[in-house]
Amino acid sequence: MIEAQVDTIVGPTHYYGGLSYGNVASMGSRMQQSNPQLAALQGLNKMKLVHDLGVPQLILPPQMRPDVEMIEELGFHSVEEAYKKAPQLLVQCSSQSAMWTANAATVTPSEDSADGKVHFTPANLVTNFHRSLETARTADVLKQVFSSKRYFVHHDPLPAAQDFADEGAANHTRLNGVHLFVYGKGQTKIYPARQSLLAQEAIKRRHGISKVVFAEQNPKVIDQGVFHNDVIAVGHEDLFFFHEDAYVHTQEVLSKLLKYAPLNLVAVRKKELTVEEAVKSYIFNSQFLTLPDGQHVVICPTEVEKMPRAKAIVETRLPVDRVYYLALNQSMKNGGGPACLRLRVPLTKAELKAVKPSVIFTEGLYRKLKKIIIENYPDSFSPRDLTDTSFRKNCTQAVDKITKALGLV
Ligand code: SUG
Repeated sequence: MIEAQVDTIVGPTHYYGGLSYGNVASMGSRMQQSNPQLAALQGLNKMKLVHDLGVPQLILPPQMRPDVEMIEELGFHSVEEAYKKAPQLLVQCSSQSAMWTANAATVTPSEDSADGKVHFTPANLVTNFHRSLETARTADVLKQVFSSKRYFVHHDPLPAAQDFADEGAANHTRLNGVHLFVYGKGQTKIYPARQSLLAQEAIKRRHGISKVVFAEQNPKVIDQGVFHNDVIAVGHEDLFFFHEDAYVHTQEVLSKLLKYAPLNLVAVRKKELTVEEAVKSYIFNSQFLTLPDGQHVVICPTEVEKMPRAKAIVETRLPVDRVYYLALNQSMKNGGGPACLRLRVPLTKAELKAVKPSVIFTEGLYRKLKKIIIENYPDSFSPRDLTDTSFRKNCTQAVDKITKALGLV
């Protein structure tokens, strides 16, 4: 199997709305001016690096924002009225949070599913209103990209109720063929747990996965800003790189995993790196890749490079041949690192051939998308801009152009 990386182009209304309670970067950046053009170029640059390394990179388009249909559903007659009467709702309806593709869906490769097909469950993202707006379009785009019924099965998102709260692959790791699902319970004192066990049990049943371990996230780390498991642990093939405080019963989780398959465990002790430092550096949100020649590399955010204790862990403890540090600060300021920006889809060669060819990264597509972003994206954004009809028109046209360039509708 080859692990395709799926990233979404950041949209032209990328902003710091302070919308995610419990995500300390999002809360801390609230109302700062953003640079959507730079955000989109930083994301595209990561995709180029992945492609240049020889790994298949797929590209999804931004979602159309503001979500005018939702604004009307909420009883406003216009965007201007929403801005005047409920600016926070308008900011939520304009969020480009679909850029964090790790939250798009949970994916099960054909090797691990009962019917031998690749299964997708789009995440319902019910915990945050702005994120719940992504689900329908994400489901639609995934169906267009992975359209072959011979190879791909698309489930509906789980019921849109907190009982089934689901944040997709950010809380799911495939370790040497074993599926680790991490959920939170309502026992946090400050911040909400976003992922429910009920959702993950349903995904296990509907995808027909057999080797599964469920692990409860430590409520104390959720209260320190670990809003998804991918902020405190990451797996790749047989490597499991995690912080010792990540789970309620870490030893039990490890022994359950090891019963299924051998693993290379890299545990980070709190005396080496505190949870606070992990959240600040996003070291566990690094993106691991296996290259066609079998080499292993990791893409870390530059925030790791700037923190000597985090950098030392990356450079001395990880079984990788090379480390790349990438500037992704536009996304990082909202709590999105390299691993948040990508959804992993392990595919066989035949399945990869069945992917919609027009979304696969090529040099030509890269140049085309870069040109659209440079010519059409604003280099600063604040919500007041949404009251300008020509600004909104430019945003709509930019998203349209990208969607068309990717051969999607
Ligand atoms: O859901 N931030 C996202 C970040 C998601 C990161 N993804 C993973 N860890 N996989 C979130 O909290 C902030 C938007 C704002 O404040 O404007 C936001 O939605």
